[in-house]
Amino acid sequence: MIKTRTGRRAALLSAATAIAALVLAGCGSSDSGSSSTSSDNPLGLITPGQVSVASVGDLKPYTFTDSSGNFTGFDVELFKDVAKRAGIKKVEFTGQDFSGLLAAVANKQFDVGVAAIGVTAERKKTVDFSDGYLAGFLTILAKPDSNVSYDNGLAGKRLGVVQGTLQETYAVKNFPKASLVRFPDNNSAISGLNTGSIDAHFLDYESAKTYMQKYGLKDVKDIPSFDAPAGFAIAKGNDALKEALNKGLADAMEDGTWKKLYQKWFPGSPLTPQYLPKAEQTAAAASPTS
Ligand code: SNW
Repeated sequence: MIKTRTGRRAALLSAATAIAALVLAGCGSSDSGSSSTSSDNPLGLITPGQVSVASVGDLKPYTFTDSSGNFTGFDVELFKDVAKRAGIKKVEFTGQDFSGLLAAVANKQFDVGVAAIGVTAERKKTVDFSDGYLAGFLTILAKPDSNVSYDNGLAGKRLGVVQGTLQETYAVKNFPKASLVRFPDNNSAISGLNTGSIDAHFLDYESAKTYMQKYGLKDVKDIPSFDAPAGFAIAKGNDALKEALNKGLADAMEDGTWKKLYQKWFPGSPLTPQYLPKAEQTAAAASPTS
């Protein structure tokens, strides 16, 4: 089901699969001792001086690989900026399926997970998170001529979700009359929508917007997910790294870097006041129209 766009992505995916196998076999944390903090490794990184980041390659415009296989997007540029502020010289992104991402961070295969990962109490059982940096909507997309309706709970419809996402959890709870179809990533789900194997796909709002523009799809419903703002996932107990990232995030918000990146990657979307420089914060938070 996984669509590979470049040979590099294929290689990354097979590396990720191998890592997932190691984690399943229970031998993934054998070198975890190397990530404890020390004077030459104050942030407790797996490789001192370098932060290895688990991400996904098809969550445009949050995090995605460009035609050369390089990671880019809002989350990627924000994370790189924050890492630099934390004094980390090198940032290396690796793509994998979303469903294995938190386990890979928890097992210290990666220092951080960055992929518009909403912070929830459930996920906090597995990993720690930085402060939030992005709060938005979850969107149901359908073909333009479809009769999919949110009001009847998508009864009898085949609804796509990416495995392990908040969309999956939300759909299980709120759309019991829909048949859920789980996909490893958004690209494969959108192919399914375009070819008619599913009736709708449920994904992050900004990604939905890019697919709407590309394929003429219809926004059936935007569901607020402000109670689960995205944060950077960090292995439990690595407080030095968490604090350094939080400080970097706060500084990036206060000096307008967050705002600049937000407007670059999400043009026209409402700004979240609390992430703006203090002098610009207002009480009014608008919402996107569907
Ligand atoms: O909860 C939202 C948050 O408010 C913001 O809009 C960014 O996305 C979210 O964190 C939800 N993201 C999904 C999740 O955390 C899917 C992430 C993905 O597909 N990689 O499960």
